[in-house]
Amino acid sequence: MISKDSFVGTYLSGVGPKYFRWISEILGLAGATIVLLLRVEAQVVTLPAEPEVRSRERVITLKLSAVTDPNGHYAFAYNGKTVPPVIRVSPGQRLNIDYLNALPRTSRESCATGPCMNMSNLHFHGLHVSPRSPQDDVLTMLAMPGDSLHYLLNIPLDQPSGLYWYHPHPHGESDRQVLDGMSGAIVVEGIERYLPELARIPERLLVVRAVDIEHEAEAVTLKSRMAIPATPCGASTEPVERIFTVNGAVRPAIDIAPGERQFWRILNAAADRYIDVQVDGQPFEVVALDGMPLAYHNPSGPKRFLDHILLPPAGRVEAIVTGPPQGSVTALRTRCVDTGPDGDANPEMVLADVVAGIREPKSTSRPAAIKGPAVYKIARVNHFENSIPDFVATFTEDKYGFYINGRKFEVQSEPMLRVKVGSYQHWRIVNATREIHPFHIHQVHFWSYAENGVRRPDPEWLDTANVPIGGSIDLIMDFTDPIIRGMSVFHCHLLNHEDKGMMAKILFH
Ligand SMILES: [Cu+2]
Repeated sequence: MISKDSFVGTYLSGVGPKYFRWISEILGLAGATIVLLLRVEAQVVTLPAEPEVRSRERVITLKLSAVTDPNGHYAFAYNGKTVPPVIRVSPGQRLNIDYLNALPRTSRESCATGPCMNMSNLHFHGLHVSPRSPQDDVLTMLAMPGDSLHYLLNIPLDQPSGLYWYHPHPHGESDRQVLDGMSGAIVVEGIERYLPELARIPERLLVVRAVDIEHEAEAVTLKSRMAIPATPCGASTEPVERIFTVNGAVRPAIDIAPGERQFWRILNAAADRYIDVQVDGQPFEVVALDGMPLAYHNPSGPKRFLDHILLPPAGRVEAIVTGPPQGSVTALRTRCVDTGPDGDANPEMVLADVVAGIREPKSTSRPAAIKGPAVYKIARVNHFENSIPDFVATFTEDKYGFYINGRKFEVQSEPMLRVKVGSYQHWRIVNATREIHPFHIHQVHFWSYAENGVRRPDPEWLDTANVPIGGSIDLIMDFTDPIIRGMSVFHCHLLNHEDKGMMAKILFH
């Protein structure tokens, strides 16, 4: 049995695990898993909270900068610190962000296709806003070092209440910036309108990031700390090059009393790794996926019970978690994700210990009260399911790059397709490679209802979905919202693949 006093975590400011001093010891065995615990000179670290930006005013204003931290890694700077803020907005509010690119003009960092040029911008993942400047435009809004961008987003009144996020999206350079930690959560308030009990239970925001430990001297120690099994995971033969952090901390402790109910909002902000999250022995009462409450399209089904949930890079789950029984040893972990023979190592590891009795009141938050009734969209899309696809996107790759329908994305590319706004479309995404890829499209959610040609028992509305190796997924795209007019993109959300060409333009007209 492991006492709560043994649990330690370490806050990771930016990245830089080389700055930790560990004294490690193996304490014992729990079930089939070797549990490695490390005593660190630092204090026990409970789950840190990232700073919040919120306002009762009609416009929320913040200044954000792209900087290099003292370790030379890219980071978002906000309010004098390199910890990205959580932006909490209400439907109907406006979000005004002054984004300064304060990165150096020359870089020693390497990006997907050569030395980084250090251009940057912001994408607002999952928000149903315009793809045109000054909103969610990743194509013409680009800041070179020294330049600023001014975003002014109108959060629609019918934006589903849930968890979204922002991150840089400069083609060719997005992987490096997100991998270094440039990502932050956006909460669209009002989810308690879909499930009133959420107003009465504490909320925790868990931003999971993957940290590159490939060149870290302490890589072996860090991998041990994450309790990565010695046996390989899946068909990948690659070495393990990433560990996950939660709100910037390596394996923090999350406090939850036996039987206590908490609302956990989990974001996979990793640039290029999947998580398959589970809390040992406790099912998730899932309330929302990819920011969309389950009740948004199905008022009579606001919850779904799942033992574990696969979250591709950029995926989110919001779920009620119940504290495990007194004395149990429990963790929030990611299971092994088999990424395929050409994929990256994505092994099981512990994300956070789940324990009772470590109080950290600052790491829970309260939602803002939203006036007005919940918005629903009862979309009847089932009759599109047996249609011939309106569009097929096939993912391929070779040693020269990554492609959609044989084409590598170029900044000057013509749109791959033009779509009339106001319609639903049946899309099929085909994966003709030997690794999994997450499909994502900007400004739009889709009904993901079939995998490898077989109807799923649990179709769901998502904005990012995994495409199995040598297989396909079938989606009903919701292009009905007139706000999406303009030039947009869809792409693989392994950002390294996006940077190397697995992206295409789509014109909504
Ligand atoms: Cu990919």
